[in-house]
Amino acid sequence: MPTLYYAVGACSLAPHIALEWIGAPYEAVRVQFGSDELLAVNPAGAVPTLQENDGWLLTQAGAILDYLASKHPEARLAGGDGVRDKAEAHRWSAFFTSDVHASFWPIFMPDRYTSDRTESARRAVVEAGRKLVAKQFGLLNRHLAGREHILDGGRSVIDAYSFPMIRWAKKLLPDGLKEHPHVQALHDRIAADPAVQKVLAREERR
Ligand SMILES: N[C@@H](CCC(=O)N[C@@H](CS)C(=O)NCC(=O)O)C(=O)O
Repeated sequence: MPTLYYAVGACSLAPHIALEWIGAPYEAVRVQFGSDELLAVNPAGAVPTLQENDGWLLTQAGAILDYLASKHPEARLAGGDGVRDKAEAHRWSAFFTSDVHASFWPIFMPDRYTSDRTESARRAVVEAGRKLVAKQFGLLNRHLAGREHILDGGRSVIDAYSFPMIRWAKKLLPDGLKEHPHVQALHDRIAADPAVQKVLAREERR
């Protein structure tokens, strides 16, 4: 049975949801960023980290989601088998890793983005991050018009990937998702899923 190392509210929520959708046994282990327990399996001290029974370790959310979808074709979470389906899945996975996730870093960790330790410099970095996040969610919103899922092949690991980031945007953008109604609708569909509620309850348990 695979073990997922996750942190509360982090991007590891995505593979956590995917594992629950798949329905095969797995273990979910809550860790703190940079803790010894996490560093022992992932030298980056980051989540998500997935470990298989034989000790094989996989990091990077996009790779973990792709692996889980391929390992469990019966769960039909890959978004389709065609060459273009796969390319679209890759495209959107890269979008979330490189464009969306990365745009949150200046908001979460502004000190990493400026050597100026003044409050005004910190605020300027956070504001720049917010603009980037809003831009990415504008793109996602446009894509979602008339769609129930991000991939045209139906519910997929990419929907799971979007969910933690949509939750962050809801909290961190000044107007939440008001300007991104299609993203809000996707959020609401995913949040209403009992499997997702089960995962959220587990992650939020003290
Ligand atoms: N590129 C990595 C990023 C992983 C990552 O940075 N995860 C965050 C949580 S969302 C984390 O563990 N941060 C801790 C840190 O950077 O110290 C991925 O996509 O998995």
